[in-house]
Amino acid sequence: MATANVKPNSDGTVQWDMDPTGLADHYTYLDEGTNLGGGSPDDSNFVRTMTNNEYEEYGFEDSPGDAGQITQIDLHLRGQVNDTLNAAYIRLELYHSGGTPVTGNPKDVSQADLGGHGVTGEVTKTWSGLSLTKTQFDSLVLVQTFKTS
Ligand SMILES: [Ca+2]
Repeated sequence: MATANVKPNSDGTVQWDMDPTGLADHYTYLDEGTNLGGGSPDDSNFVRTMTNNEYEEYGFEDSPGDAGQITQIDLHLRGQVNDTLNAAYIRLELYHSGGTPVTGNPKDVSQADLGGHGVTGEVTKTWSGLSLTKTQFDSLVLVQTFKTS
């Protein structure tokens, strides 16, 4: 089974803050990728929020030209959750263009998933049993939402 790594390359609606403050698109703070995804993460720039239900939408690079039926998506997230209530998490959802959810939503990333309170870590969340064409895959949008509890 062939695999390919794609990284964020566009913004949809973006509500989190950029750190450091920047005029660039939000995805440019994330597109170094993750160690799990074979990238070179750079923690000197990132996006953050403390506001319940604020979300970010990202589009991704296209899959390779010879991509056939896509049956599984492993989403690698690098991040940190340090809400003082220890109950905060990040909700991940994938949508087709037009807003139809991908089977398997949502995937929640807890502090424990990332290694504990205030720890920067990486985790993989998997959508399996899919049957997506290249065209469908290439138009997917990720929504990541901060949840305080
Ligand atoms: Ca970064």
